[in-house]
Amino acid sequence: MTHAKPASSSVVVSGIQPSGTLHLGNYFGALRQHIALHREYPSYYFIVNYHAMTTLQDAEALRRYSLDVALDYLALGFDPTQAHLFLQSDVPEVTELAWIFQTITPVSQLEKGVSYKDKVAQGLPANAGLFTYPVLQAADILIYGGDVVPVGADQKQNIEITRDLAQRFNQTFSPGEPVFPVPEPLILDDVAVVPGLDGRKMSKSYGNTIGIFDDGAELKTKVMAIVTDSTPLEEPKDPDACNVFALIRLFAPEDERQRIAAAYRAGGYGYGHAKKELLQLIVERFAGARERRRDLARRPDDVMDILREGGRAGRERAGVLMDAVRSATGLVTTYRSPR
Ligand code: AQP
Repeated sequence: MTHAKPASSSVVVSGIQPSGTLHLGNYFGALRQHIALHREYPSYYFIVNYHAMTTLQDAEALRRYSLDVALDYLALGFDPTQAHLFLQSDVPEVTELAWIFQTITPVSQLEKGVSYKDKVAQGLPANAGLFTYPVLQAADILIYGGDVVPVGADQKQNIEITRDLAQRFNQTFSPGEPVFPVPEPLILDDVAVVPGLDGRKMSKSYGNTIGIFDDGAELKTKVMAIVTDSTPLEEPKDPDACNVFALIRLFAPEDERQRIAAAYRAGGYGYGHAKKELLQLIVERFAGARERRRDLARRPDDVMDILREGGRAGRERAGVLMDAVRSATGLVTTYRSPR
């Protein structure tokens, strides 16, 4: 990891958008860390359905993907007795905090947003929600007093905005008595950005993903569609320049990885061979989780109960922070009983 192990009292927070089916980029960039860390630290993991609305405006799909993300977490080993998993919309106070943060966010900072610019360049509508996405993300992290945020490398800039907002809020409204900690990103060194089928960042909105739980013919078709160059089978190839190998290295243990890299360099090993090995690695990695997911999918009420309980814990924590925020900013409300 890029940072020393967080102190055991650190509050760990992170979110994932239910804007589509979760994919290998989400898994290696974020989910894998979330599962590995959730037993060790007080943690809040949320399914950011408000964020997803910036690119997905289909009620049925948003509902379905939201439950799917919960299923994915639980199937991959998230234990809801050890950490909180919930829906962002169960803590609507995040939108209130996002509004407050917007009043101290320079437009010029958002205009530099790489993710916003990328999405607009790809043809997604440039709505105000997409533009202010990092502000809502900051609210999500800071409302639980997050100290550490395990994310993929593509999120560095957004976490920097979160850090700026925490500092600016503290300086503006509560000098000497900070309301918010300034969180640190936790980014795995060995992952960087997971490439999609076309070599761009694997992303739900680019339609270039391999789903964590894709299987059968669909999985095979996708793996076979990964873009490679046209070097003939018999010639040596550079594994480090190949999209297939970029995925193999995430799945394969060190000795396997070296064997396959050596086969690339030696020649006589084609991209078709590499794709078959990758397919096998994906199937094996998620076999157990796939089984658990099938079982959980038959019990949606149990999953909703887990989310409800997580949401209750999230709201409770957020309420304490919001009281401090309202008090520091002078936002008077007449309907809340004082704590
Ligand atoms: N390709 C990737 N490589 C490494 N990490 C990735 N993550 C996403 N794609 C990759 C990490 O997954 C976490 C949750 O991401 P998200 O769904 O909330 O937002 P995103 O990064 O915008 O993911 P997508 O797939 O690109 O979604 P859309 O297209 O809807 O915006 C984050 O920690 C992210 O780093």
